[in-house]
Amino acid sequence: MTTATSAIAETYERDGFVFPIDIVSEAEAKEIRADLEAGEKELADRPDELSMLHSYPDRLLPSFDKLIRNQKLIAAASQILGPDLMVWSSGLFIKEANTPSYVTWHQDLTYWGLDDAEEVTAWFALSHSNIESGCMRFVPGSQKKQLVPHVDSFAEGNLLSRGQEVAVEVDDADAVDVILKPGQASFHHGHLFHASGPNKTGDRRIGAAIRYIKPSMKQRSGDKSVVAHVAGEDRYGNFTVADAPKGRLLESNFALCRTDMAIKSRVLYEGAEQSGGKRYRQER
Ligand SMILES: O=C(O)CCC(=O)C(=O)O
Repeated sequence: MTTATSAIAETYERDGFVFPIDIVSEAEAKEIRADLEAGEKELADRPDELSMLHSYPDRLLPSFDKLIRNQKLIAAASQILGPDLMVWSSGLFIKEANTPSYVTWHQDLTYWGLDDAEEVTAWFALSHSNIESGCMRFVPGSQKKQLVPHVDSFAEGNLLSRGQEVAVEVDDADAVDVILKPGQASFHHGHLFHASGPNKTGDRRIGAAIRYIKPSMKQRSGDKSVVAHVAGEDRYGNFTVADAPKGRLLESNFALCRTDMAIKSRVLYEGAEQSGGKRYRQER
């Protein structure tokens, strides 16, 4: 059963998450995935640009720009954050078929350098996300703990930027499996404890983590990271608002990604004792 829009705010307030929410049909999700995978093929010989495609699908593919502006996603995000919405990032979490990649227990807002918690992630499934394929797991109510200390591992198989993990005990038995079909989404709070296990299936597990924020948020560093303005008004000017891409994989859009990567790599790895993280690393 999917969640009615009217129940979203209440469930989210209590648990720190809500799912499943139907966004597009499975057939439409398949088309978006096909467009992504065509892009991956086109960039197969350009590793830096391929990595940018995985971090910035909405800046490089009109199909993903359309997705982050989808009215069902906007309606659900607006129930949580109100009418004015920007997208701070929409990076992909990809677990290849039969691979050990995982995500440790963490809270999203730990390392993003944002000054507030007016953020919600819509995790949009581009393939089946279930226990076998390594779906996310959420701890209900853990968003009420605020941010707890994290330790970095930079572990090889960890998909997080610093391989970070909460430095407190998490009882696995408290967690809920976030099972989604292609075309459905879950929404989670930036302080929610969440993790995910390996993909033991023969298909890729692909999700786009669309980070909706209120325009009143800002980077504590004063940097104006590059966002998409997808609903309502921006009365603050705290971010650089990018236009929707006018075509697929355009050089002008790669240039915008590079501008944003310079900011995010500085912010996300601030204070880290080690280099070699997974996301927003500068080009080789
Ligand atoms: O895709 C996953 O397994 C983890 C995603 C995640 O940590 C997030 O979207 O915040």
